[in-house]
Amino acid sequence: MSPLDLLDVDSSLSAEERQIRTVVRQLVDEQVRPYVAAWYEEGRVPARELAREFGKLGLLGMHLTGYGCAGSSAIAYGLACLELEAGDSGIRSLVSVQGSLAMYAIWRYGSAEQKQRWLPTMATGETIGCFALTEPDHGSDPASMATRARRDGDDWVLHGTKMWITNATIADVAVIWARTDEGIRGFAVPTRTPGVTVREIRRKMSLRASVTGEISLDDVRVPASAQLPEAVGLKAPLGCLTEARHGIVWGALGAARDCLETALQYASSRTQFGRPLAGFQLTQAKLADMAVEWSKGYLLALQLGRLADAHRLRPDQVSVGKLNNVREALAIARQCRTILGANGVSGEYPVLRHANNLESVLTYEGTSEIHQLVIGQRLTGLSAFA
Ligand code: TGC
Ligand code: FAD
Repeated sequence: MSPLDLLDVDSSLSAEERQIRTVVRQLVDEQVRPYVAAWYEEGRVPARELAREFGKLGLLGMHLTGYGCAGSSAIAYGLACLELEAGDSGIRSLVSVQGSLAMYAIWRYGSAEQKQRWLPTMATGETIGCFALTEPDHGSDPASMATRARRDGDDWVLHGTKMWITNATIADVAVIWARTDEGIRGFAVPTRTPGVTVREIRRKMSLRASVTGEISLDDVRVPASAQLPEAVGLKAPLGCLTEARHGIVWGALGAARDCLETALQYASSRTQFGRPLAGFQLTQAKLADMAVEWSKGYLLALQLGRLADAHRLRPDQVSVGKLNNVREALAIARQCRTILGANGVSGEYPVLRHANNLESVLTYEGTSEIHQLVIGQRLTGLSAFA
């Protein structure tokens, strides 16, 4: 039992869930942990190679069924996200965007032909997807998006710009959300289509072990068969976000756990004033408060996972988890950094890397403020978005 699991939440996991967790933890220990500090420093990550390794283990679209997907439980998927993000939030992002956003959009809203064309190779990691909702001028408010898709004979012509798109520069297929005369629709667009230009966003101070880009669509012509037939209105992309946000509820706990384990170990071995840091009451107060918050977050994730597995999970419940677990993970990462003193700002330790990453996690998939407003609306019946 992990010393951080104060409430023995692990004992309520099934043997299969624990097994999946062990396998993903091992993968992260072998293929991510030894290299991720360098990837972060260089702002580059071998995402395509990693995707193939993750594909071999069935981690891409693992909670989906058919088309080579594992069909695992929501809790098993959450545990996988937790272990991946214990390595780095950017690594969990790679898997979230591929499985919960790009693959889910095609799996949930696509035609039989689109599913057959894209999903099997996306599950193996041979084909990479991205999910393009955000625009330079429209982030929290995607209903105002400016990207347009107009009919021209049997084709659609897409025009606009998408910004801050994870996996953009390595993607083979982009799920593009655009406004049409009938409302918002989704399109599975091969990125080699003429008129698609992708530019990497450099100089990020967060999520540096993740590929982020801008996608320009200059009158991109795609056949009618590229439109996702079941994606009607804004609720289609928001439905994908509910999937991905659930993964983040768990993932953030992984980043926080890695910080806590590092701080615990450091505080036990580092001596000042003739005793280990861990022996000071002030250090213990920090560790105790953080472990309590972490345990509460784990319980919250497990409850959301149970609701998801019972097909009863509401979007506002996911907002509770995303708001709390990311906010607390960031607070834990910052507090752990203080325990490491000067070493806390060194890339030799993972703590500030996690804290910096969590700044992005706090913002993407709905900012904290957006999730507060979702919960506020649930409580009061009043929308305070505009
Ligand atoms: P609103 O009128 O509330 O809703 C429109 C329709 O959508 C339904 N709906 C949802 N459905 C499923 N899941 C959700 N989470 C849903 N939220 C709302 C709603 O019931 C309604 O359905 P219907 O049948 O009545 O049409 O829409 P609104 O325009 O007022 O916006 C609501 C708001 C602000 C909550 C929404 O726009 C929002 O969530 N904004 C945040 C945008 C966001 O999260 N963007 C994320 C981009 S992707 C990303 O960040 C990937 S990072 C990936 C990584 O690297 O891990
Ligand atoms: P804005 O919407 O401009 O918000 C700025 C501030 O104003 C925030 O604090 C916000 O909470 C606040 N605010 C906005 N509206 C309100 C309101 N009504 N009331 C109170 N406060 C408000 N997007 C994708 O589509 N696909 C991706 O793969 C993707 N990957 C990303 C990867 C990274 C590393 C990052 C950083 C972002 C990514 N995003 C992606 C974009 C992300 O989803 C947006 O950044 C996010 O939705 C917020 O939009 P914004 O940055 O435009 O901020």
